[in-house]
Amino acid sequence: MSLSPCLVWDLFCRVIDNFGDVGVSWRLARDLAARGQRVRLWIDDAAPLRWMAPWGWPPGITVHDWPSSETADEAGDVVIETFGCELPPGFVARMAARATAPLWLNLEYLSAEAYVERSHGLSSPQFSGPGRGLDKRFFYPGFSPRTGGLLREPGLLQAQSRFDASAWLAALGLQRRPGERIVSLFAYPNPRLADLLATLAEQPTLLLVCPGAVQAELLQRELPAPLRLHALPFVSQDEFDALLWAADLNFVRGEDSFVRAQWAGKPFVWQIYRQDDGAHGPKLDAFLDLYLQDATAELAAATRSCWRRWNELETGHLRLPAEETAARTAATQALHWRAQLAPQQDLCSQLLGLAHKSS
Ligand code: TRH
Repeated sequence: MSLSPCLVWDLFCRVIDNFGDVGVSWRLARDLAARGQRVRLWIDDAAPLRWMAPWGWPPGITVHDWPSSETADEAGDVVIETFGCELPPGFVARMAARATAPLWLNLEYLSAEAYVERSHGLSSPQFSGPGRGLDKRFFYPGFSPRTGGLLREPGLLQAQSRFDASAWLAALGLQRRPGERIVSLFAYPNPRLADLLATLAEQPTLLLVCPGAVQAELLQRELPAPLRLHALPFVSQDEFDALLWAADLNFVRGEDSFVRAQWAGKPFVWQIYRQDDGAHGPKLDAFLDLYLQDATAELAAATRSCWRRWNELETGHLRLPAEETAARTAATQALHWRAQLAPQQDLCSQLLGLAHKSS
């Protein structure tokens, strides 16, 4: 892999809730550092990094407490404000004080909605305040070439092709039983959980459950015999990928695990982050429209109703592609979607391109 000239990147992350803010920021920091960049990650709650990155920071990355950014050295060549987290005014003043203005980007949430292509790359000149004279640009990740793309580390798909699922399961003391399917579950608390269990129990299933309220609830329940449960601890981001690669069907949520499930190329069900104003409904549908654009009418209808039911956007029994032909069609569709995404330039490469153009 050829490395780009080394720039200094200031990456700001404010944790709202859950792990998506840290997850995306950490993944981006690692990807940039692996490509020879120097990254300072400013974060207000680094606690999840203890399990996301149990071996510490790789070379090229330093992690800093958010408030101390007021006393930082000169601002870096590129400053990334994740998810509109509002930079500390003192730091913005340092950005303005640089001889060459830094590239200032606001990394937005991922969506398949039409506004993303329209808004990607728009700039917001600063006419007042400590950043007067600077220009902030909006960077939207997305699923088409007219967006900022998705995080995908070089060699990710090759690494997956070398992955040995049986060995990975054996390290957990597990083995797939004859005829058993493996399902991973990373979910927000969901009133549809009982319905999911009933559906899963229609077939021998090994359910690998991530930590959290859902896991706690499952551990208290008596599960029907064809369903066996394995409760996972929090694991590193690489191990989390391995989990998605080992399973036949992945339940994911939020933003980063949703993207990783797509790179895993396995059928998946997305539980979207719920918004009080209902904005998550159209956001989910926009992704389904894109994901299912080449699918058969039957698969499209089944996937749509399963996802919408899991997200409480419609009522009715949750159905999964259990029968062999349906399961195979869903698996083919997941690979087809990944093959469509893979030729697009990944998010980190796009950022590097922008940074070097402006430096
Ligand atoms: O935790 P999330 O629900 O995060 C959400 C979303 O980002 C949402 O859009 C945002 O608005 C909200 O937070 C504030 O789900 P997400 O995005 O999948 O992030 C989880 C991260 O945790 C991801 O990087 C994968 C990682 N992870 C591990 O590394 N190991 C683990 O064991 C688990 C369970 C997760």
